Amino acid sequence: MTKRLRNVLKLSTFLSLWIVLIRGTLCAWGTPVQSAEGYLYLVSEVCDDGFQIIEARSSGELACLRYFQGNQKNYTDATLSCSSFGAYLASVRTTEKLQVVKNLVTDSNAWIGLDDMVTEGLFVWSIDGGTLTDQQLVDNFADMEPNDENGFEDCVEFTVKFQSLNDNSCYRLADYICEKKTLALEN
Ligand SMILES: *[C@@H]1O[C@H](CO)[C@@H](O)[C@H](O)[C@H]1NC(C)=O
Ligand SMILES: [Ca+2]
Ligand SMILES: [Ca+2]
Repeated sequence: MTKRLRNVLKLSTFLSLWIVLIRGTLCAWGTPVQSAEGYLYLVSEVCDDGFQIIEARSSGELACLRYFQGNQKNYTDATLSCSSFGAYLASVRTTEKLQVVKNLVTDSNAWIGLDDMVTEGLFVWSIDGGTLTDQQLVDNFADMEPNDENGFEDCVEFTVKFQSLNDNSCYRLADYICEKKTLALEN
């Protein structure tokens, strides 16, 4: 892609995001989610493939999420399903994002994109290879989790029961949440 084309694409992405944001403000924003850090909005029908765009008002963070329910997969197959949409299993690094996930997930548990399959105890975010920080762990995991129960839990799920994150066996079948990087966040 030429630099000029890239710039045009960047500009059109930027403009369409503003149209989306302005339209969203004027029309239905969906339910604003209040969290300790401010408001976060979930707007339907903005990302393609049935993904929904979310915007964290406090940070301006944008993401496209989709909850896949009813066709349960193990962690590896869930990852493959996301990649067939050009997506990754979702990251949940902030309490705001956790709030969005709480609103999305209605049924038992769902994989997100975080695992310590390569090195036990070193949790890596699927979407960008970043590692789990102590703060992210404290904010988003259930009490006493991740616990690597029986030395066999390397993949992270959101559980409805605890309303937070837990490590579980990668072989288990579960619903899952995919996340696309928004164009605005890509280089
Ligand atoms: C996931 O399931 C597939 C079959 O659909 C299997 O080949 C693979 O080994 C499984 N992986 C894990 C981690 O459970
Ligand atoms: Ca583990
Ligand atoms: Ca666990």
